[in-house]
Amino acid sequence: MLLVNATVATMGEGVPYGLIPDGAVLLEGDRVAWVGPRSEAPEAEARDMGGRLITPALIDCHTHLVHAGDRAREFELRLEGASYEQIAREGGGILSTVTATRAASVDDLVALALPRLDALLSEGVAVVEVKSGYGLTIEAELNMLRAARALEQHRPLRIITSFLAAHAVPPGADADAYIDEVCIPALHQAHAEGLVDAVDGFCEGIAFTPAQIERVFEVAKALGLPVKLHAEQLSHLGGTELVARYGGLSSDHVEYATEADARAMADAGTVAVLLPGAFYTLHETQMPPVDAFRAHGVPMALATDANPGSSPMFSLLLAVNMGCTLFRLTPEEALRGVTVNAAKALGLDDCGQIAAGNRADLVVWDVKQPAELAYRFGFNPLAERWVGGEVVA
Ligand code: DI6
Ligand code: FE
Repeated sequence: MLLVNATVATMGEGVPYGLIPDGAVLLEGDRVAWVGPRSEAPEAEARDMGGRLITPALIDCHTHLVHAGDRAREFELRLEGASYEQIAREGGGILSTVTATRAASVDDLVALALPRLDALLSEGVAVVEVKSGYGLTIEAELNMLRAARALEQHRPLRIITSFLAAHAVPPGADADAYIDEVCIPALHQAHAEGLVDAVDGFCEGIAFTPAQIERVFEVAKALGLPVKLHAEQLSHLGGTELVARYGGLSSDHVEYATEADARAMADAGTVAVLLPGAFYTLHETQMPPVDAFRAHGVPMALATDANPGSSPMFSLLLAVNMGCTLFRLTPEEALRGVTVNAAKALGLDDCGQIAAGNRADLVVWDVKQPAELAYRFGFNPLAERWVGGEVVA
């Protein structure tokens, strides 16, 4: 099948968006077999795309999609003047979601996650990263990951899991004991069940120190699992330097990252995952060091951080718009952030660009040019979603 009469934003290198104005994409089975100018296309049965824009399917590389409960009351408290950290220290915040999540079965968690997932899919997402981290017991962490994996049985998409037991210290627990007695044993067990694609943590004053996170990273390394980290979100604790030292896939949030952090990330090939939904929700004012990331060639990704507290956002197109408006990314950087660089943040090399050999995960948009995907918000111009070489919506 040859898709013709389309503008193709391959997101390849060389020209902005890897754009091919009168492009064609040849699909064979679940793969892209060829992409290029229509005039050079191989002979094949053609499908007229009506002059629309084709991009790689989008990738949401940082979500907490699996959880129970809601935090609408916390939203009200913050608007009455309480801070995110204050609420967390008083047992609300992440811990209130932990209580609700522990009480839910795997089936409950799947049922609760599906509408959130559908919101992402409706905007052309084909790969979603999902974290644990609201269980904080061995069994509850495993259940979150089982629910995340089960989502693939319900919808045509790929789920990448991150083990995030080092997300918060359970009430009454000692942080070091929690790492030794829950987090590390849970990681071994989750890995043995094939539930873990990467290991994450929350390195912050209200969560874990770099030394505590490093103990988890040592186990990840021994198991051959890649690492990533919530780092430098509310303060500068040195998590980015740590994750770069472990050759990590990504450092996420990074508002308080420094020029030295950017250099370390560039050297390690660690992606900066920017999360404007959390920045917006928490009324943050510290901007991530985008200029330093550019100067040092750190790849930047954008994600929803979809979670019940700091980023109750289930639109990746809105994250693209916010990446531009709040963080001053260019529309091209923002689109690279939800395609090729999001793939990199997940350690994937067969998606995020339209290229021969890659998965045929594509989106057809009712727009003329890629920047249109960034500048509108609250508007979804998706026409077709292709996953594995088939139209699924
Ligand atoms: N940072 C985040 O953005 C999420 N976790 C984290 O460490 C939010 C967690 C929450 O507020 O529920
Ligand atoms: Fe997060």
